[in-house]
Amino acid sequence: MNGCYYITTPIYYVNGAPHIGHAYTSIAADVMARWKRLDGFDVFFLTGTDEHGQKVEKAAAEAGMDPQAFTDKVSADFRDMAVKMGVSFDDYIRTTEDRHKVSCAELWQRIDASGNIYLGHYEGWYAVRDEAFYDEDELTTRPDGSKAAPSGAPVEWVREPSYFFRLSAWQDTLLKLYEDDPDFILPAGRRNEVLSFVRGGLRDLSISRTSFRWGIPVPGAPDHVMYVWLDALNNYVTACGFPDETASRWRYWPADAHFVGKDILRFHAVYWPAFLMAAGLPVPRRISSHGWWTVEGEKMSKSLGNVIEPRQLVATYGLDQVRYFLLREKPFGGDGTMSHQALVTRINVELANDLGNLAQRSLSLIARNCDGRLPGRGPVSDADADLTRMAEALPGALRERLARQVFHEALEDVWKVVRAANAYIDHQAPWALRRTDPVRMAAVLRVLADVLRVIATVLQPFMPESMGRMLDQLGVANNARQLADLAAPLADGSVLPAPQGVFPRYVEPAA
Ligand code: ME8
Repeated sequence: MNGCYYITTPIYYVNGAPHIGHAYTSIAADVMARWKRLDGFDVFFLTGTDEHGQKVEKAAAEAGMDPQAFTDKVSADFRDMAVKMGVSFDDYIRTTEDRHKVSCAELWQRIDASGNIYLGHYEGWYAVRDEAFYDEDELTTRPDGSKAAPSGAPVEWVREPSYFFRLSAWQDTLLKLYEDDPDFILPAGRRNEVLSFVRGGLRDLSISRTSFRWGIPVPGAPDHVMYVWLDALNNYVTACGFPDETASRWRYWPADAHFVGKDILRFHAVYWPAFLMAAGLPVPRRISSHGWWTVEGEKMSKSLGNVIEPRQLVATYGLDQVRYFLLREKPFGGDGTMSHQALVTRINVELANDLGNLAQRSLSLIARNCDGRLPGRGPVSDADADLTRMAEALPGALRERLARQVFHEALEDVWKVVRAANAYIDHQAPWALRRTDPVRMAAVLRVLADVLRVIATVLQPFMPESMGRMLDQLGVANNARQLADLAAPLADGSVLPAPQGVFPRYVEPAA
């Protein structure tokens, strides 16, 4: 084992149905979790749902349901979405669970005991949709004269007794945290935004509400429920067994990476480490924030009717195809748009043509010309050595790329090898060698099988099902598919199953 690795997704609000944005973060985190497992790490991968707060309470009321029954239903739907997206979570946390209530009460008490909480009065703007407080100067005025949050969410004036967290006292400590580890927040552009926000001065944060009930009660002050973000962020330690620091899961804390959208970076990079430091707990190692998906260039919204349901997308294009597209199409940190045309092009050109045909051509030549047995290695030509070297460099290259969450570059590294292998097969023309030089033909096909094995092995985290099938066809045993297993050559002469296409072309349905 290579040590522990703990990765999380945001816990999603259960106010509405899951959409492709939620699926994206979860799939990206899943790729990372699967990659670390492949690389021999003891991985803990957490996802789940955020079920308290005014926004969820309101959604339950609109649905005419009791909040608990409502959250049970929507949380189950998010869980189903994660399963259907191939998200290999180890635990699925819900903030209405007892373990979480216990954990939040303890976190509150520790922060309180350190002198970081005081009772006061909150008066200011609140956006229920963002579950966030805003200063007057952050707001914009809409054409109808009403005020809106920077996210566009409507705001309301709130005045109520509230407990406050002394966030202002943590400014220097936070700045030191960001300076000591420049990779604490990724990507760098967003790190700079956080830095300037914190340098601009931090106000104390209202961390309890008295105007509604759907939350975790504040210990010793039952009129107050905890601010939903304090409750929500704490899920990451609850799942590790907090407050039981002897729990076996506690070995995973601090988290190695919290994957979040750019919309919630501030909560994770500023409030969360401050809460933890105030409670005397270690802070996470990395907050990795990603950019936004639009659909055919438009913001996804219910009113535009263009919200993409991830399960439907998968039904149309295939799960591995969607997973591949999401990680290939845009840099993790940047924004991107989903379009039918871009999806079809990636599926047909990169998956079906480049990789699918390479495997199909190589494996069917082995099936036809080598009796369906894996040929042994032959004398090595320069071309063989060049291609093999490129393939063998992939695990190391991907390790570096994924350590910085540049998934699209990792996939480009793999496709360089795929393209080189296609050029190799065209140039070597093993089909023509069958009569002229069968020994060389066998050597060429073995090079291709070895290269495909590396490609399929490193791509498993991205496309688990199809790469599993490709490894089946290469005769790679189920228990020999980790990166470390690449060191042992495949057995000469092993009988390979009949080759079958892994990536069908996408064909437009008849109008
Ligand atoms: O914020 N493009 O939950 P949430 C990319 N409960 N990602 C998107 C997206 C889009 N268009 N839309 C949503 C919350 N996301 C809190 C989190 S964590 C302790 C609490 C993804 O249901 C992205 O990851 O509003 C974003 O950060 C998250 O969904 C917001 O989910």
